Amino acid sequence: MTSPEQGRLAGPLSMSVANLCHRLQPQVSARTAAGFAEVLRRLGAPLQVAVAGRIKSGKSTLVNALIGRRVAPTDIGECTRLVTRFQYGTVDRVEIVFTDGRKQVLPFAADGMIPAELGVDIEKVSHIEAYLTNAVLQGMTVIDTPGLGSLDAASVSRTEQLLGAAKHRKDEDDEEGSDELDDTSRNAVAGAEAVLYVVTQGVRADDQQALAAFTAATASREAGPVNAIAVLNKADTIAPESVEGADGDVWKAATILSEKQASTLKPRVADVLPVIGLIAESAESGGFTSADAEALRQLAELDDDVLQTMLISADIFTSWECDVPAGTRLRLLEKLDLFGVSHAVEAIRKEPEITAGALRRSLLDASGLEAVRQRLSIVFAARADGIKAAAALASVTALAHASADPAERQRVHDAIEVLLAKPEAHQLRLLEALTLVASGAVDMPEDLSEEVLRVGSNADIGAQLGKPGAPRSELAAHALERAGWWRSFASFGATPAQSRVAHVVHRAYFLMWQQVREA
Ligand SMILES: Nc1nc2c(ncn2[C@@H]2O[C@H](COP(=O)(O)OP(=O)(O)OP(=O)(O)O)[C@@H](O)[C@H]2O)c(=O)[nH]1
Ligand SMILES: [Mg+2]
Repeated sequence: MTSPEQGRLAGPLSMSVANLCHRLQPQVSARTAAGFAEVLRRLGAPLQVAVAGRIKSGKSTLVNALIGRRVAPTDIGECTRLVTRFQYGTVDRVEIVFTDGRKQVLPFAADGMIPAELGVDIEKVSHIEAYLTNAVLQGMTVIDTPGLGSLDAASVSRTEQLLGAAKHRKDEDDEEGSDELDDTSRNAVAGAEAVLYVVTQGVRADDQQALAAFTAATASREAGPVNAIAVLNKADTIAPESVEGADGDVWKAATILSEKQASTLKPRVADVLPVIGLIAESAESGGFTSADAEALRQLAELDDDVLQTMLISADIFTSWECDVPAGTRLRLLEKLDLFGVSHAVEAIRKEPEITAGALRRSLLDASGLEAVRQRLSIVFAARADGIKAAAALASVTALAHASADPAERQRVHDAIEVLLAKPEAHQLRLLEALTLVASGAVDMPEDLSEEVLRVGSNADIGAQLGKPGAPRSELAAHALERAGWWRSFASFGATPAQSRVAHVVHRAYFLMWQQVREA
């Protein structure tokens, strides 16, 4: 089959769901067919990653760092109350999309950023689309969202609308047979496919609620370890003396806290990684300049006692009597905060000849961004095919559910069953099983649920078996043993829901066994 979107499909699973949509399209009502067309369009687009979290947790800062360009307004302005989608384009262009479907080009501000104030009635704005030439966006579309937990109900509802149901237009004509998407259908096909959840030190039990609320907003898809990771942002602001075992080291403290939060947020997210978004943004987006490096060099020459005193607080740092102009110091604080300044000064003192470029690199290393990027590419990019295909299949299922025609519902249902029965679709079943367990929809004893998570959320067989690096013979024996165990659990020890999951896990082990045995 040839269709325009197939060249860009993420892999064989997406391909099989796309084929299913194509095959069914002529056999369903105009409205369901319009839904399928939307599913097909999304299947061909890069993975949609929403950056979510509480207000002022540093989401936009992190978005800029990831894109490598300071383009999303941070801190203030009405734009931080809007959803902005950053997607790849051949020319830089920003559009305001209104709730009635109208679009209006928005010129960049003088500093190259999206203007913080739009000059239009914000109540009428659905969201902002930013098309940028940055290569990262070829692999994923990044969606910056207003903070959850915000008291501003309007912005929360805008976020929910966009993530849960991208309303490009209001339903003017809602007649039967119309090929316009109705609300239910829109809900079924829209929504982010993956989540980067930003927390800060103060994560509490209700952050898990926020994550669950976000999950609800992603329409028919649940967030889980397959498609959600978290970062502990603003790691630089953690007071290490408040964290036991940190030995006064900020990064160590951040790592310890991240691990604690991982167990709070488990199993909703795969991982919690510490990061300093502000430093990452400055180092990656050209914000850190050679003038900044020069100013830091001057600070490095100060008497250490003086410098340590200045670094006690932002107020002291900017108001202390010193040769570096106060305005310059303020700029350094805005770009690096105290931790970044202190890190840079240490790097200069260790290597006085260090170039501005090498200093920038050292700051980037200190920000932890690289680990986040790597994790993103492991968790999201490597699984984009499975994530997108599972999301598309969930959309197809939801579209069928919403159909008024029972015969149509049955036809779609049967087609999905046929697809899932194919051996190559096993990965989709596994993702589905994993999501059921991770979301608590299917209750499992703790140890079994951890095993399902391990099998379902790792790509490498050694890691799936919980024996990374073990010799093949050991992996094969273990896979076979677990395959047998899960089969008998499916037959004898389980509730019907558990049994369905157990069959899938059994098969996963069986396939692993075949693979290690043959290789
Ligand atoms: N010290 C420090 N400050 C940071 C860090 N990341 C972001 N900030 C600051 O936190 C403030 C809020 O950052 P934003 O990126 O606007 O946060 P946001 O989550 O997008 O905020 P809303 O969109 O309003 O919810 C800004 O002043 C940032 O400079 C960080 O890693 N360390
Ligand atoms: Mg923001």
